[in-house]
Amino acid sequence: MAAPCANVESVTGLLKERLLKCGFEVYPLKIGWYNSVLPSSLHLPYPDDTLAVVVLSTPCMFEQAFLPFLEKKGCQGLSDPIDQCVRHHISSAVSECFSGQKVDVRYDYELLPSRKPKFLAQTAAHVSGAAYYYQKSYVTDHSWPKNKIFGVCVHPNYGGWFAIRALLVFEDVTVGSEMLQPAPPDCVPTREGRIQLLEAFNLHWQDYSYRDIIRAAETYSQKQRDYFSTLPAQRFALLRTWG
Ligand code: GSH
Repeated sequence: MAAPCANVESVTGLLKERLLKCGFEVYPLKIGWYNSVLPSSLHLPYPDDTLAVVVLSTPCMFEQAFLPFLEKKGCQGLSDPIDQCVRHHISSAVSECFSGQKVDVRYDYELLPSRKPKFLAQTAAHVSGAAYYYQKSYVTDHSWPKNKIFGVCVHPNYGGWFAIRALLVFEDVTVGSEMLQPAPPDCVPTREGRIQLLEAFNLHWQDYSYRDIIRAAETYSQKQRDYFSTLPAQRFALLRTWG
């Protein structure tokens, strides 16, 4: 009898070997888990038992992947350096580990011609068990007048100090019922905590307080905070001050 989830472990094992040291994490999911929580207009066009993997960046991605990437490429004429760095690491891992296999790589910053995102990153993180996606409908008997309240994911180790970067769909890999869906850890279980989280994220996300809704094992370095607090157009000037 085949080992349980042999397909899954062989895929995630290769990705982890390549990506963990660069500050990324990978979480497998079935397309059916994702599609089952979304209206059909947002479904990914693959059978339910197709394997996908969501890729997150953790706090050390900045020092372990991004700064070395910049050093190698030089900043001159480089646009969207974060996106390019993420793409470089993920696409080289995919082409080296899965050459000849059909892998649909969707990045968080990519849009379809309809202007919809190529995948719903927070939904993918939630259904894979990586990070709980808190939405306003989970807070009972509370309403936020006027404002549209966006939901936000909280990672059990990093709180809000992480980002969801890509979804990889392994078009030829199917997984059976032996792959069980993990529930994401509910790190903000109380109503008051969820209100605080959603208000901090929607009303003053720039002060980063929503990211500390739980005590994180690791957070962004001061350098990384300064980088992301600076408008993208001014980031090269900031980098020059770092020498
Ligand atoms: N497109 C620009 C680039 O590639 O340099 C900007 C990228 C960017 O700042 N992305 C945000 C990010 O990485 C949105 S995902 N933020 C990290 C965070 O919010 O934790």
